[in-house]
Amino acid sequence: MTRFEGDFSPPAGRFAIVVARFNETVTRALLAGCTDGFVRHGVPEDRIDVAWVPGSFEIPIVARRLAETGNYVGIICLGCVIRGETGHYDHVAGQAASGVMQAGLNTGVPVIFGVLTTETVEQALNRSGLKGGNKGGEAAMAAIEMVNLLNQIGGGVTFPTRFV
Ligand code: INI
Repeated sequence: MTRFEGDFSPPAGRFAIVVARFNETVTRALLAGCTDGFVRHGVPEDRIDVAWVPGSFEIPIVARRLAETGNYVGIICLGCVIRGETGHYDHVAGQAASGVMQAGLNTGVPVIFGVLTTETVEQALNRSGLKGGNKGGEAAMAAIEMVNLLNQIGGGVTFPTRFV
């Protein structure tokens, strides 16, 4: 039996983080946690690019475009959608999730969903560096694991990555 499982060793190649400016206090904390997670696992900051978008709804198109460049082995999407603060929570959160999934499936590049979807501001703060840890750091770990897993399985991505 062959067992495929990605580890947390630093893979070759560049990563891109797409981060939404909406609820910026939270998303900046997610970005800091994500970057810290990469650096502490051996991926230096000079191999990480960051693209800012207005809100979580805009994340998928930028994630897809970045994946299509072929410059990245993994893309991390960071945002924060708070139900109490928006009437169109379900649309923004749902479309962000489905768009991020599509960006990964359409390109073959792992695209990680690090968008917080919470009921309250307090929950969002807790998950971006307070009691609930930092989901940005978890997203970095998921990205590293997925890159290593897909490298083990082999095969190609739709847009071949260049290890620069
Ligand atoms: N975008 C978010 O990332 N989080 C939110 O909670 C949010 N709210 O509250 O509406 C939000 N809206 C903006 C949206 O993502 C788009 O930027 C906007 O609709 C323009 O397309």
